[in-house]
Parts: sequence; structure tokens; C-alpha cells
Amino acid sequence: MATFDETILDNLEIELPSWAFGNSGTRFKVFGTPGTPRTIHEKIADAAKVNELTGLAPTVALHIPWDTVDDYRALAAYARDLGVGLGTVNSNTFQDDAYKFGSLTHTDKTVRQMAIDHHLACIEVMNATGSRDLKIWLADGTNYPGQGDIRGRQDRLAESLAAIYQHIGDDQRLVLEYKFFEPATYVTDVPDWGTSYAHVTALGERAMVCLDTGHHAPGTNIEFIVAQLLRLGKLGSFDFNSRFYADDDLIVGAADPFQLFRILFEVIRGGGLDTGSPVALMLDQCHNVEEKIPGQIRSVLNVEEMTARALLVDTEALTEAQSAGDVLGANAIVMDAFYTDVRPMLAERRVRRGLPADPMAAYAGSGHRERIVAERVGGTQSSWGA
Ligand code: AOS
Ligand code: ZN
Ligand code: ZN
Repeated sequence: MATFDETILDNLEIELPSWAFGNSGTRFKVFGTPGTPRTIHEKIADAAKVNELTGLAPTVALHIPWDTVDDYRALAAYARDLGVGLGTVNSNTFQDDAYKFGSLTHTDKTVRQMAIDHHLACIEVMNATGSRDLKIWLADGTNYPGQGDIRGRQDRLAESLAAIYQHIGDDQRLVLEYKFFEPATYVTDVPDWGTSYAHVTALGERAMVCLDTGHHAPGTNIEFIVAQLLRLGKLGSFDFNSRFYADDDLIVGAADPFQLFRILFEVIRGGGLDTGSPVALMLDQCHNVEEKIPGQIRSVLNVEEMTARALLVDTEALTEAQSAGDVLGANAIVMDAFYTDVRPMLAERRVRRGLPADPMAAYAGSGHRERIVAERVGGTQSSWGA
């Protein structure tokens, strides 16, 4: 069996989004799942279960205000007791009526200030939880030509981001996510990596780009963007998921495992998984019809599996083939790694580290699902966006 230095796998950490454990849906229907968490505490407990069985998911991302509590220090202590930490804090300026025509880009200074203040409140949460990253994704944009002044919106965005960035602590970062459309359909104010890059570069060192794999037009070469951002030192984090059509938020690696392999190959190539790298890996997914805890287990295993395959690329031979102009030889080296079944090796590695060889089967046989279904009755199940 092919082997490689396992340090990168040892260091692999994938943050889970609290909202993945809540019920979510399409525009048409949110199907409930029995046993769905009713509180952020139950969401954290579910995330801790994923980590317990995989050893891959030591932190949970929060979403404010969905995960609002009175005492964030106590919440961080609760998470610690379950063996996980609280990670990225995600802001939300896409639910209030006030934001109908924009948040950080709004023409009305009062609305812009309200959106800025929300981010400052998120930084306060980070100060209490010890979180490093504030992740900003904006729904801001317009639907019709003429509806807004494209240039003016960029100027206001830059100003608002600067007001937020001033409050980012020395050990904290602001990561700005881009998305090419939705909910806006004509102009999105942060539509692409270039726009995000321009804004975070203007802000300073502690501002970076967040790349959500589902936020690109079909056919986009995402690994090129990864390589470029790493080269520029501005790739801060990933929101992993997969897509068939739009921003589907499906299980990472489900739609196109080869694309995930190519992305992870470039991450490794650029030092993104080296010790001390600034690149944070997160999931940003919704489980509409499948079970949520197994959905998250499957997701982190997919990332681990494609990382292992990417590590198998014989980079020395590849460089030689590239320099020799051996097109098919170079391609074969990459494909050989991609086609290698690393699952037996990863199962053996898990056992060596005191983890179940097959975390999916371990969960199914643990009785945990039956327990939470019986326990979590009454109250209101959490929903994406509720
Ligand atoms: C929205 O499309 C973005 O992917 C966000 O990162 C994320 O899904 C959202 O903030 C979760 O509510
Ligand atoms: Zn995202
Ligand atoms: Zn998204």
C-alpha cells in the first residue's frame, strides 16, 4: 500500500457549523428530523459526537443571532466539557426587514450603523468564547439594473468593513465570504474572490478571504482560485459543501469527489495544511432529507479521504514530468493518486488512534440516535434561519 508522512492528516481539523444540526430546507418545505436539537447546547452536543467518533472536528461555528445565549463564557465551558471548542462566529444581516435594500452597503447611514453594530456584538461574542474568526457573508445586492449605484455600494461597503475591522483584536481575524448570486440576482456586492480580495487587502493583515466551494458558477476552476489566494497569502478559510446546480449546501465531496481532491491538492501544494497555516477548514452545509449527525460524519470523512489521496501524489515525479513536458505522464501521476483507495489505510489509522474503524457504522450501532429521539421531545426544534 502507498504510504506518506501522516503529519498533515494528524493536524487535520474541520470545523462544524452549528446550523447543520438544525432542520433546514429548500424554499418549499422544511422537513423535521426526530431528535433534532432544540438549543445550541444540543447542537454542540451533536457536534461533539461527530468529533468523538472521527477525531476530525474539534470546533463548532456559531451563528448570531441563531445561537444567542446570555452567557457565552459558560457556553464555551460547556463545549470544552464535551471535548470541543467554539470556533468561527458568523454574522447575520440577512433576516431583518431593515436590510431589504442592503446592510453594510445600505444608502441609509442608520441601517449601515445597525449592521456595523451587529458585527461589533459578534466580536464581543468572540471575545467571550475565545474565537478567532468573524465570518461575514452578505446578502447585499440588487435585482435590477439601475436599482442601486454599483460603485457607491462598494464605497459604502469598504467604509463599513473598515469600521468593523478596527475592533478586530490582535489575535482575531475578519474573513469575508463571496458568492456569485443569491439572494440578489443582478448585482451581488461581494460576488467573487477578486472583490473579497480587494476589500480584505484594503483592511489589513488580519482580514482574509473565505472561499465557499458552492459559491461559483458551474465550470469555475476553484483550485485555481485556491492556488492564487494561497500565493497571495489571503486564503483565510473554506466553507466546504458540494453543489449540483446552485448553492446546494450538500455534503462535501458528494457531488464531485475529484474536484475536492484537486482543491485539497492545491491547498497542500500551497502549504495550507502545514502546521501554523492560516487556512481554516469549515463545513457549511444543510441536511434537508438525510440524518444530520451521520451527514456531518460522512462530510468530515470525505475531506479526510480526499486529503489522504492528495497526499499520495508523487510530487517529485510530477515536477519532473512537468519539466520534461510529459503531459500524459504528469496527468497519470495525479490520476494514480486520485484512484487509490485509501479507505483501508484510514480505517487502520483510526484504530491505531483509538477511534472506530468505521465511524458511520459506529454511530449507527451506538444507540445514540434512538436516545436523542426519545430525549428531545417538546420545545422547538432548531431550524436554519429560525
Ligand atoms: C450563504 O450562502 C453563505 O454560504 C453563508 O456562509 C452561510 O451559508 C450562512 O451564513 C449560514 O447561514
Ligand atoms: Zn458559506
Ligand atoms: Zn452559501
